[in-house]
Amino acid sequence: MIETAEFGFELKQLGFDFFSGVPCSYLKNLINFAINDCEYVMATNEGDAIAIAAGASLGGKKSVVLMQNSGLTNATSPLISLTHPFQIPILGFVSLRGEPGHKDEPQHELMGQITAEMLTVMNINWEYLSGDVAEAKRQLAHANSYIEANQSFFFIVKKATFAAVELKERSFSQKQNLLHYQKKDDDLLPTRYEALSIINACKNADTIQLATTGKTGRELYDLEDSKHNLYMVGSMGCVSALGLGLALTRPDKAVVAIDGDGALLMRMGNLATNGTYAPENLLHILLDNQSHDSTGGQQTVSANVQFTELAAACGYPNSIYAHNLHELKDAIDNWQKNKQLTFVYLKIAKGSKNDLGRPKMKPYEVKNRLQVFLRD
Ligand SMILES: Cc1ncc(C[n+]2csc(CCOP(=O)(O)OP(=O)(O)O)c2C)c(N)n1
Repeated sequence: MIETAEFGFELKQLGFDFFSGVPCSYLKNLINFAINDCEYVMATNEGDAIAIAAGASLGGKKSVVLMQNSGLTNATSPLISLTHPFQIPILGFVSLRGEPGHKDEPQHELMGQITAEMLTVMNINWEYLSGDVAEAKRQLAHANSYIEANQSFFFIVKKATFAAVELKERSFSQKQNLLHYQKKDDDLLPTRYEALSIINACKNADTIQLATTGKTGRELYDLEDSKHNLYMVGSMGCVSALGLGLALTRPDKAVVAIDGDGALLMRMGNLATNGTYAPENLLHILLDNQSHDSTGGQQTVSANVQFTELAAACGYPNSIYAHNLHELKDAIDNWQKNKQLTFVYLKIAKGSKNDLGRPKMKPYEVKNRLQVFLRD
């Protein structure tokens, strides 16, 4: 069995000090160590944990995710379409519930058989973590060489690998919504392109703009391809999680995460995580066209959802309903002057610019450009 603190300090020695995940009893001692002794963001979903860790990695951290193998199924989208194409390295620890030949619950049986295969299929380098601490440290050094080459590496962790660590009592401070502008007028329904023009024109030297999957990123690219931008082409729903990880890691930067209604609804748990960690340098803008515009305009279920109420109820200090471009600009200006985690909602028209192109740079080239900008 591994002495958890010894292994944990080895992780820290190698520079891994940002953690996110969803707990598993097999990993509880390493998770307890991370919560007690490192920066740990409690995600609501393992996929969101990947995106949060990816954001931290963009910001210069070496980040780690911890999850049960059943959570690997939740994490596939960002592992396949975020960390892989952007070459964002993540160190992962995934438990092995349902290990073949060992008695476990029926819901883990199949997952136990396919955990290693799933990692292999996703092009993720992996090893079973040894229960011997000297060997485990050697494995960690090996994993680190992949991380430093911008490739993810996962350890599969069997039962009773880590020795007990007591969880120090901790509670999240109760976050409060302080400012909530609700709908009180007609919506003027500007186009997404017009809304993005306003957002883009508001950026300053410290702004990072993260654009959600689909036409939002394509339109932002069309407007102005700049070192401030990252077009999150895949991992639908993860843009505010990516923004959270980056904002927490780089408090000197102003992070704007531009979301779509389909995407936000897909991973709505992020609202709760964002509201709880509440970095003041994160601005979360939702452009709601009540549709999956990028895939042909099919309706989303957003017409029934009060998004500013949701954000306020999740603890965003500021939650603002903008009825038009003027109010959108005011909300961004106010956030820039007086930073608080802010959610801005704007209802927009369906449809997009004709002949819309796609980013010509590869995702990892966009990331590299952003990281140079973040380092300067
Ligand atoms: C996990 C996943 N499911 C589905 C898709 C296909 N897809 C790409 S963009 C998109 C619509 C996104 O809708 P929304 O966030 O409202 O943005 P809009 O297209 O309206 O700008 C969908 C369904 C995807 N890329 N990833």
